[in-house]
Amino acid sequence: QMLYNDILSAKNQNRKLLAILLDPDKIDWENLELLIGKICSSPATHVFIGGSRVFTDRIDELIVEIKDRCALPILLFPGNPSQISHEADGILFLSLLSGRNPDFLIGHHVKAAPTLKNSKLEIIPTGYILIDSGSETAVAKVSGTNPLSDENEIVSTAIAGQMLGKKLIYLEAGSGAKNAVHTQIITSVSENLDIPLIVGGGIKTNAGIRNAYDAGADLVVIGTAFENDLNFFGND
Ligand code: 1GP
Repeated sequence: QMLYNDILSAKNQNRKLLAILLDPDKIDWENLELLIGKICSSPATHVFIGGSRVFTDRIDELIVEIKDRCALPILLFPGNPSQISHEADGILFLSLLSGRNPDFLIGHHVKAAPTLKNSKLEIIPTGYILIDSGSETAVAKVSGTNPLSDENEIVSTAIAGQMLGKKLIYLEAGSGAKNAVHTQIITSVSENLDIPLIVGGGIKTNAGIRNAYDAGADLVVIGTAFENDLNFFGND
């Protein structure tokens, strides 16, 4: 429970957290050392690894390389059970609560359970809520579910997730989304939750990160913006 307790105590101390999301398929292996150096010197507190679909079989290798050079905790953010790596520290055990696709609510979890039971990964039950972001996203496509846009439904879904025992709620606009999750939505959800709130998808600037924090996000996820510009957090 170490990873989760750290996230929870950060929330309680109002210490904001930042995750860099790496899609294993988009890694420039030739320049891996540079990438890891940039992650280490960034303000990131966590590294997330995963994607809706991942084709490479080099996830273990990627995690070992990062761990060799960087002390940040590594959490899996898997789109399906094939992305489980025992080299990571933990896993966001995501249940797609915004959708009604049984595979993403419970099916994949049943498939992964025996493997996870025998692993040292810290398992963090996470209610995953896809929010409408003005464009079709990979999560919506792969899961065959529609994102939510009604504020009351989003808040009710987050509350239900907490009541079901989820330890985190993740508001997801989708990787590379046109629009990030609206600050009004973040505020309404955070005001109704006791557990930490993760927000990600379509955040393109450092001001966007601050806006999400100010609205009530406890942990912000940055994928595409850092992928496109390794100096996103500043030159060093
Ligand atoms: C996607 O929330 C993450 O699952 C990050 O999205 O790639 O748009 O930063 P971006």
